[in-house]
Amino acid sequence: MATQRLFFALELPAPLQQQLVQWRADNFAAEAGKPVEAANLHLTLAFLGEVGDETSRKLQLLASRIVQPGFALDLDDAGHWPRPGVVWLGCQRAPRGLLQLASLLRAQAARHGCAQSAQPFHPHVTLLRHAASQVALPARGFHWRTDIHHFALFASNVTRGRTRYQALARWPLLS
Ligand code: 2AM
Repeated sequence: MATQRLFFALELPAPLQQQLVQWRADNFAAEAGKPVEAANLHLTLAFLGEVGDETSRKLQLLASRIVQPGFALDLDDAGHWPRPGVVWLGCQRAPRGLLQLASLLRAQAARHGCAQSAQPFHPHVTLLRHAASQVALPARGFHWRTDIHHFALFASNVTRGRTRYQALARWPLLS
């Protein structure tokens, strides 16, 4: 059976992706880690793993029935997880709408056999991978705000060593 590596996520607008890439270049040493490409900067809501067509269809149907207001996302926090080697941007206070949406998608995924991490959900945008064991983080005080009007299902494809995320479907949040 053909499977795809899928995840639900929030997209970031292209101008914000560019601003984050510039800020990252200005604030992190080249040896800090491997930068995630601008177009790949996103915030994962629920990771599904390798999923077959039938499960994908069911989860998309459930996603299409979600009725929830949009929310403002404030990116004003950063951190380093040495174990997975990730440097991330996140929120000092995650919006309730974001937590509700992620919680629902994660519960639906789990009910359809997509095992969810036992770790508490920590919304984040991965900036660097393969991060060094010690990374100097920029001082707090940075802040980007973006209004979230939809969420999406992505497929992760690796071709010739390069990861690309392809949006398979998008669903609106209420305005
Ligand atoms: P990360 O950025 O923290 O690595 C596509 O790989 C997306 O799914 C990434 O945002 C990644 O999170 C997330 N992801 C990959 N494997 C995961 C896992 N086992 N549990 C939760 N999220 C995962």
